[in-house]
Amino acid sequence: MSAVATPSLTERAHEIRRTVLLMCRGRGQGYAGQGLGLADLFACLYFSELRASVDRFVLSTGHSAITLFAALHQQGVYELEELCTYGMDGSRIEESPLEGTPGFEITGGSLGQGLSQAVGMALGERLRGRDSRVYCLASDGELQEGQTWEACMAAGHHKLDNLVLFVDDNRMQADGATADVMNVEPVVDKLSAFGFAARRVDANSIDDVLAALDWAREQKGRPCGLVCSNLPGKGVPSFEVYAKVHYIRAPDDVWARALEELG
Ligand SMILES: Cc1ncc(C[n+]2csc(CCOP(=O)(O)OP(=O)(O)O)c2C)c(N)n1
Ligand SMILES: [Mg+2]
Repeated sequence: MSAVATPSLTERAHEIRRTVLLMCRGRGQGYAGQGLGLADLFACLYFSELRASVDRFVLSTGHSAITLFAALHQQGVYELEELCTYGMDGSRIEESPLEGTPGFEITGGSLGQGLSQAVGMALGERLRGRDSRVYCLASDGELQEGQTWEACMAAGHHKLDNLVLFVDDNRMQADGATADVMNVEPVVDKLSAFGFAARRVDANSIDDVLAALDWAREQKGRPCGLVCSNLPGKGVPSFEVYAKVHYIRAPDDVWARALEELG
C-alpha cells in the first residue's frame, strides 16, 4: 500500500496561487493580485489553524474571496471547473460572494462591515460557552471606514480574546497607494490603543504566519490584531510589478505566461 503524502503548507499556498490564476483566466480578469498576495496566509489558516466546525472565518474584504475559493477547492468544496466560472453571469463563484455561498459567513461587497459581524460572533460564541475562535480578514482600505474602529472599540471593551483580526496590509486600494489615498498608519499602535494585542507579520512567510498564530492563541483577555504585510501578485514576477493594481484585466496570453512564471 503506498502512502499519500500530505502537501506541505508551501505546496498548499502554491496550489492556491495556481487556482487563482486559472480562475481569472476563465473570464480574463479578477482580483489576482490579492489572491496571490494572500495565498500563504490562507494556506496557514485553512490547512493548519482553523478547526473544522469549531472556528469561524469572516471575510470582510469581499473581493479577496478569490483566495478563499482557491483554498476551499483544496478542501473539496468546489471543483476547479466551477471555479473557472469566477465572475460570470449566473455563477455562484462571485467576485464578492453572498452569505450562504458555501464557505462564506457574510455577504461581501460593501466594505468595512465584517469586523462588526465577527465581533458579534465572538461575543455569541463566548456567551454560549464554546471555545470557538473567530478570525476576520479586513483590508488596509477598510481601515478608512469608521465602522471598523467602532468594532475595534467593542472588541477591546469586551476583551474578546477569541477574536483575531488580520489586516491585509498590501498598501494598495482601488484608487492607488493607501498611503496616498488616506494614510491608515500606524496600525499596530492604533489597534493597541483600542485594547488589542497587536503585531506586524510577514504574511508571505509561512513560518512567520505560523509563529504569529501561535502568539495570538497565547494572548489572554484581549483581542488580537495581526497586521499582515504582503506583496500583491506574490509568486508571479510579471504581476508583482503591478503592486498597485487593484484589479487585473488581461488577454489570455498574459494569464498563460503568469501560470508559466508561477511554475
Ligand atoms: C463601503 C464601500 N465603499 C467603497 C467601496 C468601493 N471599493 C471597492 S474596493 C475598494 C478598495 C478597498 O481597499 P482595499 O480592500 O485595501 O483594496 P485592495 O488592497 O484589494 O486593492 C473600494 C474603496 C466598497 N466596495 N464598499
Ligand atoms: Mg489594500
